[in-house]
Amino acid sequence: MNCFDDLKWRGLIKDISSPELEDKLNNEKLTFYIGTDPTADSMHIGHFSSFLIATRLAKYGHKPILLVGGATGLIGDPKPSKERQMITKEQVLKNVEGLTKQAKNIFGFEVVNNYDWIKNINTIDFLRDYGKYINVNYMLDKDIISRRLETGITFCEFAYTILQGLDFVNLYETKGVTLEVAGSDQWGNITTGIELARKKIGKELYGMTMPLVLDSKGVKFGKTEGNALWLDKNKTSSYEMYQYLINAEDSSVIDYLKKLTFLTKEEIIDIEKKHMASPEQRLAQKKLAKEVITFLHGEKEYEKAVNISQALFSGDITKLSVSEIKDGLKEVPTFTIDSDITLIDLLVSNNICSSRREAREFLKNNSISLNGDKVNDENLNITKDIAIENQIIVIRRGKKKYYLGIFK
Ligand code: 485
Repeated sequence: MNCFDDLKWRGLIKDISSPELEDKLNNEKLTFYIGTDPTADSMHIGHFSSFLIATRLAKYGHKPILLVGGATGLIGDPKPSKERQMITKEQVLKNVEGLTKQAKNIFGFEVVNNYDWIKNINTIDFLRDYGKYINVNYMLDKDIISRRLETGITFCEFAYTILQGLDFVNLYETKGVTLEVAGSDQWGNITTGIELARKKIGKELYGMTMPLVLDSKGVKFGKTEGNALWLDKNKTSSYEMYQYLINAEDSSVIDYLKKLTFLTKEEIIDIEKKHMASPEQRLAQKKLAKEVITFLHGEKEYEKAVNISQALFSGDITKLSVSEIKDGLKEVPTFTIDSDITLIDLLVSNNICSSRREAREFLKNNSISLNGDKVNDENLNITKDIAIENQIIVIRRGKKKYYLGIFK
């Protein structure tokens, strides 16, 4: 399959600036860029789904440049709803550092920072060399800007699109970049760059956007009750990432395989067939988790995530370390243990069981396990000596309910 058909088959093309781009992507070697602003010190999985296009195009021989917006991050790309809160320069610097490292480590491509060229443009030059080429009426026509006219937009954010536009022209002049790619919300900014290049230097540049990756309810991929899934494994562990991906809905998972992995069309069709035959095996989800986590964090982290998941699922947690257990049980009810206590008192005082009677019932039915072993003796003394690495105990009630006790 050629490059364009591959992208199209994966559902990765929303808008292209000119029909010529198809031929260029298939028959030429382009240098292209994709940018992100340092609004946080880590990218999240939404960025990943867009940035993957860099690796994808690179596989077809195109050359990627990743841009971190040290300058644009100080201004703020207008959101459709309301003005952004400005972030401090110190925070932006810190975020630039985090993102640059991450972009280099995960993707291994050249990373540039637009602060390096924008910092040298003074106000008069900005207005004469760039502002003069962009008509305000043209800017007001842009979707995001026109949507903000009702609620208001400051000049600061209004001018943002010119900065992104001048990045494109600058990267063309210094690095031969002729294509900018991004998510579909960036169309207005990409076309400003194309407009600027036409007017200022008489050159035709190209743009391409991809649709946002959505789940079957139309929710942005990677959004879980307001929490982003971060690519930094210290912010979102491989296990948490694994849990998110393994729980992808059947109706979305094939789309995710197309958009978030490098599996070929043939491989994906084959997985889809097998998956449809027995969806309960979650073959497609497992494949998705494996591909994504291995790409982001490496094979070891993927194996660790599977290991934690399997251990918690089967209840045999004896092979896990304290940090793996804490990672896997982040969301479960957690209590501290101040001093030695009998099992029955522990169960009742921490609401694992609602009464002593209920606790006895559970113990009798073999429904309580402590650190992976079934327990029956209500008078068992819970001390640091029986804690895992002398630090924590794990109680499981029934098949699924976990509780984590941490010794003081
Ligand atoms: O020259 C550029 C300067 C800044 C940017 C791009 C080129 C960043 C861009 N304005 C932006 O805000 N991007 C978003 C971000 O950084 O969070 C997201 C887009 C998304 C996708 C992703 O970046 O909303 O569609 O492109 C990589």
